[in-house]
Amino acid sequence: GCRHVSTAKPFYITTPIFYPNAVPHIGHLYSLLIADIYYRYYSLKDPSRAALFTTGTDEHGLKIQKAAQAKGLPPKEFCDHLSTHFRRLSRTANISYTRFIRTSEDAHEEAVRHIWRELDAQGLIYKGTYSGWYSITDECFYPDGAVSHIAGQAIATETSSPVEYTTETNYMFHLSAFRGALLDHYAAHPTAIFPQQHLADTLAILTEPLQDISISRPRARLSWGIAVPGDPEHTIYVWIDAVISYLTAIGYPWRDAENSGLSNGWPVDLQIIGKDIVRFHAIYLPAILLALKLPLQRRLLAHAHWTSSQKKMSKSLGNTTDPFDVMGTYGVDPVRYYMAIAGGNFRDDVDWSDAQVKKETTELRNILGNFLLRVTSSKIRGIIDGAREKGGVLEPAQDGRYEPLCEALKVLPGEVAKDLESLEVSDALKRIMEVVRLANKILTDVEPWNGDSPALTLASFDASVEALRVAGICLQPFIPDTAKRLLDALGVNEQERAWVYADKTGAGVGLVRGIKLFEK
Ligand code: ME8
Repeated sequence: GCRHVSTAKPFYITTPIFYPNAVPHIGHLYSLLIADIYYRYYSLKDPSRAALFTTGTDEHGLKIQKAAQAKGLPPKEFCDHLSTHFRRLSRTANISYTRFIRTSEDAHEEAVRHIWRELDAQGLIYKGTYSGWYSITDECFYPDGAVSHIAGQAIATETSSPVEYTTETNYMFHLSAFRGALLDHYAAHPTAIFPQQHLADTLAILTEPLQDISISRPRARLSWGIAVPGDPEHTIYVWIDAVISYLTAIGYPWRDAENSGLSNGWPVDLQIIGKDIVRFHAIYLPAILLALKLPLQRRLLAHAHWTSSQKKMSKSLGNTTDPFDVMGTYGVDPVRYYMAIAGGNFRDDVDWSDAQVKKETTELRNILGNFLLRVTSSKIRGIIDGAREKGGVLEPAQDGRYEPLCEALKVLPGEVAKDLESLEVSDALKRIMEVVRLANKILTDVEPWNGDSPALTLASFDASVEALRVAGICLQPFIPDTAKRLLDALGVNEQERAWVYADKTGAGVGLVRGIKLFEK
């Protein structure tokens, strides 16, 4: 049939754009993975609605300038090289972004200047003397109150990054003018920031008077960046440059200005970020959007951090786990599975643990992989082929033992959808695995391989295959390759893998084959 393509606004998902000051680590894979899970989920949920998924690299600023200097490379060349590692990470991990943006692209730079001029024309930018503690690692100024002095070293209390006191003439953005509008916005949209704690923190900041922010650095200090329009002695602050990338990644300044970019995808429907950068996304970007009269992002998901010995994994600290290594060792989907299960709660930091990865991935293999093999064993096959010939049919639901599974399967797709839409990724995945576990348990209880009742063996086979089919559809966002192999093995038609089919009991399975689901 003819596929209906709706004219609805594309569903737009973003990850942060990453600093290519070093190769990516597990934390970057995590943000990409969460975004990918949602991109795949929404694409399955509503195949007629386009979905956009952008990521990229944040290439300007002092941090990159210094890192390039240390390698003796021009910053652009340095970024060209490191940016490819972030693309390669996405490729390896099966991350299906639709656009990878680099802030060194001409079109992005032009759009940043365009927005600067617009803010300036509105009188929101002024020149002032700014004093504060700058952290190159965090690329931001800290006020006195946010700095600690330990053993003669000044550090940012929150991040422990070294800071340096500077007094400069900078361009300032009149952020304080937006405090009331931002408070109103969050009062009207109490689910705009998740988990709740980050909304509470944001409201706490907005309850106090807001300081205007410095949005440029003297060129003598920062040369690697976009020059302030009309004043080449100043370079635009990297964070202003960076948050604008969410607009430029989908083609801002778009031509259909009258509908505020709607047909291009704006606003972001789901913005995935780490909890360390909430302020830039919950206050700075929304203030700029308010000034531009653009709708604000619909939902911000700020996830917790992966730690190593309870310390945030970071390129600057060098305490990182290499995502390519772990995917090489355990396989891509097992790592995706582990990260979604262990990190899909978003509230608490998670310490990376190889022992935990082993435990969870073994569990996945046992519950899912071995189940398929048990259900398709030659012994069972022989019995059911015989039963089919004799026409002995028993509906799974007619055997009391299968009732709970049939019930669980009926509600599973809806409940997984509900979990995902309320941003509870870990719960969603656990729920699917719970049902597969139940199917395993019943199979063990019924022992269909005994062949006492061929009709019951057949019913058992049908119920198990149905459990695998429904689980397979629901698992696609999380472990796409494995789910594909599973659905292929069940003979499920490619056209019948969208979310709605999980709700259609017994929808098209074909010739079922027993295969090994996991390579490793
Ligand atoms: O902050 N655990 O880039 P970035 C979980 N360029 N997630 C982590 C993580 C960890 N240990 N470490 C990093 C920047 N991340 C800016 C962003 S956006 C307009 C500009 C993830 O390379 C997390 O999502 O330091 C964090 O926000 C993101 O990587 C950015 O890392």
